Amino acid sequence: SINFSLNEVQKEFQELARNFSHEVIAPNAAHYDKTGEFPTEIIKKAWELGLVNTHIPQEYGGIGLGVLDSSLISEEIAWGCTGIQTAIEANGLAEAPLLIAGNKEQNKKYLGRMTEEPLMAAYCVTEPGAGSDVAGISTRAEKKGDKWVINGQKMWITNGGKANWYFVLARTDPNAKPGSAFTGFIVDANTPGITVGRKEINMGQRASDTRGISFENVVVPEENVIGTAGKGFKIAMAAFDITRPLIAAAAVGLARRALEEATRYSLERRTMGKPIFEHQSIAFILADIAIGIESARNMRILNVHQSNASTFQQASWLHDQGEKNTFYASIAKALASDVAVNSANMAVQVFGGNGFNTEYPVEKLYRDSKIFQIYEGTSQIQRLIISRHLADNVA
Ligand code: CO8
Ligand code: FAD
Repeated sequence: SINFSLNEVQKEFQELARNFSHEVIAPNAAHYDKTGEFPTEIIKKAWELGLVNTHIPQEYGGIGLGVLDSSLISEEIAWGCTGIQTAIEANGLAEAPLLIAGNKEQNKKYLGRMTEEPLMAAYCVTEPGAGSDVAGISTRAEKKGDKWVINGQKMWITNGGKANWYFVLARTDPNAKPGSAFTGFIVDANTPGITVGRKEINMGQRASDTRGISFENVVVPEENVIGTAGKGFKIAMAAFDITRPLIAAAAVGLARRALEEATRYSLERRTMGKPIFEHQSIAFILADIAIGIESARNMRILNVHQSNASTFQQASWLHDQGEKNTFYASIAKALASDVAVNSANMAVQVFGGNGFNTEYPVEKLYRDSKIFQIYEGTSQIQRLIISRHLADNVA
């Protein structure tokens, strides 16, 4: 039998996150967007409620939620502001390599401290010269005695200027193939040799802190190697199996906000003697947005095990069952990010001239939505992963 309902704990977290998003995030979102200030106070409150670092297991002081549980929170937080959601979720991304391959001492030290204080962490893979092509990164780490020395530059690092520690991917074997050429390290942010660049001014999600970071002869102890030296590429990829469904959930949260704003406005705004909602071309725009949201979130109901269509909830669920979900995570991420961009675009259309103005909420949604098709693997890279899976599975 298949049970489609959320359990009591999931419902509680969903409601907690929804209330927090309505009462605290949404009313302040425009301020952080305009000023580009980091939302420290909001993240601190979210942390106090247990809405940050949700995957950390109980043995390290966390609440140990699964991907599906966390996806419910991501959708709600993103409804309020995806800039703030990205800052929060980037912690989860930085922590994911430790959840996958960290040993007890590392997890106690680095995950444990995230539960003791409202700290930030960051995931440093992308470089000025390589984003989609992770195997093309040029940061290197060389073994010297019982230490490693890291040299290189990272770019577009979310939480870059706020992190207490970084996950850093570096090449450790110049000749090996990707699966054995890279190593993942935990690097304390106060290690000498690290220089954090300026806060980048991005099109949207401006509350989020994105920076370049350079590493010059940064010395890291052997005990900070995550898993086995040489296995970093796979660890970095496996982290996306956890976070891509959550990005998809956040994209759905943004689309839902766009739909709610556009529906309310269309019932109030009148042209040619009636609310614009009563012009069928406007009502059908809203229907199309709803189709996108529901397919990105709820198609799991049709087929949990053998799916042709996928969603963030299914991708999350599979991960929680211990099954490989890479294919579904990419489908969920690609679908939901397109839904977010299209929904925000259409919401601006429904608002007419007001939609183009910062006094109304939808222009921010439109600017914020675009990054979903770029970060955590572009829409093209998701399609590359999906299509390779198809080729690999030809009988
Ligand atoms: N799990 C485990 N192992 C894997 C996985 C996986 N999911 N994927 C690949 N591997 C293994 C392969 O099996 C292979 O192993 P082997 O060598 O033993 O056969 C090895 O890794 C190499 O794999 P590929 O041959 O597939 O490697 P390619 O070089 O062809 O490239 C991709 C693979 C898919 C193109 C990869 O480079 C990729 O995913 N690129 C996109 C990068 C990306 O997504 N970057 C995002 C950076 S983080 C970010 O944007 C953060 C956003 C802000 C935070 C928001 C909150 C979360
Ligand atoms: P490129 O890889 O140069 O791609 C350029 C274009 O070519 C894209 O359209 C791409 O889809 C296409 N393309 C590239 N290769 C192929 C291919 N093989 N087939 C078809 N099309 C292809 N990275 C981190 O490590 N940590 C972070 O916290 C982080 N946060 C980010 C936050 C923001 C706001 C931004 C903008 C980026 C962030 N990134 C982060 C980096 C992000 O993941 C990369 O920008 C993204 O993966 C794309 O890489 P790129 O910018 O180098 O583009």
